[in-house]
Amino acid sequence: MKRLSADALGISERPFGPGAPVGLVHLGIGAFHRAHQAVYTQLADPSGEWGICGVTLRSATVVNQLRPQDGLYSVLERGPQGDRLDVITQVRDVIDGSSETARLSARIADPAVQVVTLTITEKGYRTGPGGAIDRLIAGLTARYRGGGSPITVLSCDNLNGNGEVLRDLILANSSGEVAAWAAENVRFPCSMVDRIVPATTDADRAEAAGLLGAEDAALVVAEPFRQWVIQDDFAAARPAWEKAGAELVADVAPYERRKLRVLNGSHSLIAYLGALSGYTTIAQAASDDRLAEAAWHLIEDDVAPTLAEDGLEVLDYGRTVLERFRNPALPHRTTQVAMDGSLKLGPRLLGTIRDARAAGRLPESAILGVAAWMTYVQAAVTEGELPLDDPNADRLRAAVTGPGHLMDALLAVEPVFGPDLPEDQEFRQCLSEKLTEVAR
Ligand code: CS2
Repeated sequence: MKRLSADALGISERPFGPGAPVGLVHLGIGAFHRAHQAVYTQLADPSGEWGICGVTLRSATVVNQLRPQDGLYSVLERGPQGDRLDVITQVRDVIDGSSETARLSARIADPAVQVVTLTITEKGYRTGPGGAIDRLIAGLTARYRGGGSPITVLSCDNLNGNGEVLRDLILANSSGEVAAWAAENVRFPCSMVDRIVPATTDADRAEAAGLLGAEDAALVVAEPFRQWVIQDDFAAARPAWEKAGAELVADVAPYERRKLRVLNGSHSLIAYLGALSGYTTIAQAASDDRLAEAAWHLIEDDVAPTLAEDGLEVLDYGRTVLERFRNPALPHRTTQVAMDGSLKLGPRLLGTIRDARAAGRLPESAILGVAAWMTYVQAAVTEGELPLDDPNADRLRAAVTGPGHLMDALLAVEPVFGPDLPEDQEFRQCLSEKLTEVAR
């Protein structure tokens, strides 16, 4: 069967590659971006004015998948009611960020580029040679030197205040003159992104090939649901994403908090308990009554009270989330959601725990989530059947295999639990009981 390409689709007049018109640069063109912001951009931009230049940072795989396909790929949407396939034509250039650094900086410096979006995951938000932040600073520096036209840098990662975190990192690590320019000319809106996008499998690629009549090495799979709430704070023009259903609001924080604590919090809880119970997929785990009940308690008893002042509806939102997890057509692996737990725990569960403790409550289900993570880490280190995929894996392994008690050793990992939680005796007592419960 032929490979997906502009020729294969009969659209060979569409420019692709270094000379193609581009208005957006995206750092981290993994599956999530391709199934989320790229889809919104295509729907918002029928004339193709906002071509995307997609950048890979850690591995060139996606560049090698997309380049032979002229940037074309498809999204296989899998819902309980059936599947649909759409070809996305919005990607007009791809850059391997680790080898084509000059070309990346030139793209970010190009005045035609008005927005840089990012999906670099939790672990991308730190500086270091070759990382996303350093590449972005290099690009912004080139833009400043080349005339300094205003630009928006839009984080699309699952972090509280993602835009503010990014702004602080960029301003603190740029040279003085670039930081001064950026403080005036670069905007860093916050955004809340949502769509479940499991890793693509060979079975997905075979199904898509049947529907498409061509092989698509860059296929992504997603649930039908998608949501994007963006802080309306742009330095220059942007695609009319609202035409594709995005919500532009003054304050994203309540949406972010609800999504992180309800959806991602219960996702992580179900992933750890599910993986420990032997479930391969989130859909299987979320269909187990005991796990579904634990997730519901987390949402209703622990999370909802912490969100009361935000004024957004929580329980119906939570019901819909658990329904989405049960989508049997989506083989989302428990171990995929379980990865990078040391960075995910904070925004997903510990915020709920801290707020509840400050209000004098004991959030047992959120604490169960922490116990499930600890037990998962222990099982991954000592039994070796579950993967420990985490940037702090060495620290975690040392904590599990060291002489101390498991709970104390893991609670002492300060970047995860801070100085406050290990001091909270009631929290510790409850966590210890939950560890016994999970072990059972
Ligand atoms: C998941 C998220 O992998 C994970 O940790 O919780 O990727 C989740 O699927 C998305 O945030 C949904 O929008």
